[in-house]
Amino acid sequence: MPSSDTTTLTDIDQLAIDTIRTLSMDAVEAAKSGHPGTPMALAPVAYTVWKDFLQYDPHDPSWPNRDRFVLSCGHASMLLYSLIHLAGIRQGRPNTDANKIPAVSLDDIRAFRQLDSVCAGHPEHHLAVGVETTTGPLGQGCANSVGMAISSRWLGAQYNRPDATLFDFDTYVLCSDGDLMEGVASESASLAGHLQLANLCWIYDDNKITIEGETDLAFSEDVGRRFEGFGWRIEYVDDANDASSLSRALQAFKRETEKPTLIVVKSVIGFGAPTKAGSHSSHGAPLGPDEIAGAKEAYDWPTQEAFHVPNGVAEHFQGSIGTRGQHANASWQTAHQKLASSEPTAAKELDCMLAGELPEGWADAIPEFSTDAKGLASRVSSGKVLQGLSTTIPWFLGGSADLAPSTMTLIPDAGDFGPENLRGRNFHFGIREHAMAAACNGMALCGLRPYAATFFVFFDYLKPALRLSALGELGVIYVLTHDSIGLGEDGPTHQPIEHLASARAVPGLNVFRPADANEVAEAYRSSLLNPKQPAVMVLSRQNLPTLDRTKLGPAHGVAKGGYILKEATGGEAECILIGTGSEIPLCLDAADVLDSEGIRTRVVSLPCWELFAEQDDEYREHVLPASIPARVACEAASGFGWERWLGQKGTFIGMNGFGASGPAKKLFEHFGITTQAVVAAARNLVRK
Ligand SMILES: Cc1ncc(C[n+]2csc(CCOP(=O)(O)OP(=O)(O)O)c2C)c(N)n1
Ligand SMILES: [Mg+2]
Repeated sequence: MPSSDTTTLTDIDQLAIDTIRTLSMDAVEAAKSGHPGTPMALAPVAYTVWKDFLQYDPHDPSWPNRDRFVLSCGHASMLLYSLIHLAGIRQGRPNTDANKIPAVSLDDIRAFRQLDSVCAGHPEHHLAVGVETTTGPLGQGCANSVGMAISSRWLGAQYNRPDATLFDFDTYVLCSDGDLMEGVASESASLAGHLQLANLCWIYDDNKITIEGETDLAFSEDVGRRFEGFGWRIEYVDDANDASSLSRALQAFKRETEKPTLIVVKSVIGFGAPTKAGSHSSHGAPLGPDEIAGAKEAYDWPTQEAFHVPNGVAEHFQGSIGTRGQHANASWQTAHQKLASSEPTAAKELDCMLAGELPEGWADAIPEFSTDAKGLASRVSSGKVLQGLSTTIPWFLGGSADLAPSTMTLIPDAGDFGPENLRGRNFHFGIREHAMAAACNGMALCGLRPYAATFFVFFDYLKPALRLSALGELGVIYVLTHDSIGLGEDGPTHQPIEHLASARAVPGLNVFRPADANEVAEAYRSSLLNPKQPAVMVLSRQNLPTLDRTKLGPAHGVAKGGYILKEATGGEAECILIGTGSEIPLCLDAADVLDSEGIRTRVVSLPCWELFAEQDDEYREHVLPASIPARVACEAASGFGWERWLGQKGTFIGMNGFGASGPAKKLFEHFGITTQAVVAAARNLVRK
């Protein structure tokens, strides 16, 4: 923080700000695509935050207690790349080779939006160091920031000691009209206000412009008053170029102890461009040489040469953010050493979390379920597994969108997270599925292993954030229950149909639909081992028998995505039944009938298509030999995609339309998802 109450810009500050502007304009021009207007407008805002407030050590970009800076309006990506470049952020930790390489070089900026450049069209956290989260879909960055602010609080409560502060980082967000029009930002702001996340500051670029024109086309509310209603502190800055006012507003944020802060900043998009300033025409297209020349003249820029970084600018910037960050990092190291000497176990636990590893013996808490014909709903066995794992992995935590009693995600005695209990591990996200998933992304980005729970049918409510879990390589676990018509009486509004196909279509996501309690356990084991891949647990409301593994294939086959659950009797199989989840018992019954009729039948459990697809040809051929085209798949969902495993000749038994309201048993009969149907289909195929 600046020592005086406010910041006044010096000539070199102004030069640095204009460097951010010109780099952004030049990069967009060279790429022949991108968004120059907003970086030009917000350069002074971002510069002041970074230079005078952000606690960030550019030489140690993964320093755990760094303040987070999120560019929620990801289209302004060049703003972030320019900052990362000028701040001299390194690609890796101290004492590594990567530390010698800049996270974003001038050449990277020259290659903005080109294949293989870390400067992608929109900021991607797994590509460029210094990008704290992947943004572009408006609203998501805002929502991620709530998870980051939660993490700072939770980690602080867990690991800070009276003489050692390990976590107290703040999260700053730059957001635009589009961000604040999006529902997910409102959900998230409402949650942040409720949780009193005073460590969260959103800076709203009130430029009154979106793509189609002026915001009065579609957006006329008083945003400040809306946020006041959410329980936020509101600050107003009338001119994005007024560093003193912004500084005062940021000081007010730093002093605030109970409310998140929204700083509403008026800006002129395309600031400095002779005819395009203030117009939507500077939002999403290169300015063209005349506008660039005019803007550079307006900035008193010394040259028309592109990508010019004046001497002294980077050094000046690094002298402030870098020096402050290094000091803060050094005191953090001291605090960490204190913890390590007074409480080695706690320090070891923290280091394990920060390394993205799991504590020794973590899997010992995964229960084994004994054979039981009545069995358990997979949501119930999931609850037992979650409870077990929460005892061995302290940072495995999460919650539900007001459905914990149904999703079975409440951890007894773990406390509810809230302003009064920052160590609580049960999160009540409220009926805000989208904000929940996006907050979990933010939590995962801070090293936690979060889970998010709701009914599977509301998958669509959280899908945009889940997609970013996958793209951003974040190991969030989605616990999605009430997975089919098997939920019964709530009817078609609540019965997932196309959701499995939709989830399976997301690249980088593992979708598990376990058949019994032991498959549930294995699904969690497999997912937790992979901190960079999100997983969806698709779980039943209704009981599923716990299968007799002395007679059937072992459940650890789940790790391979699919496995032979039951081999044909009396010789080589001539028919394969493939199922997932609640339809496995039905396939097993059908196999018994078929075997008794002399049709040698194998049953394959295929709980995770993605993992199965990753296995080598030999294993897949072993489970689903090409020589057996007679295949029946059964799943109480849309058949979309099943041809992948069924081939040309196979038959799918499942759902064709929406479900209906009625008792589950009746529904399965009504929609023809029965043992008899499977038997008939198999018979047909074999006798053809
Ligand atoms: C969820 C989502 N919808 C639509 C878009 C496409 N889009 C990119 S920017 C933008 C709006 C631009 O207005 P604003 O957010 O105010 O940004 P500014 O132009 O002021 O920087 C839109 C609709 C998007 N990126 N994300
Ligand atoms: Mg705007």
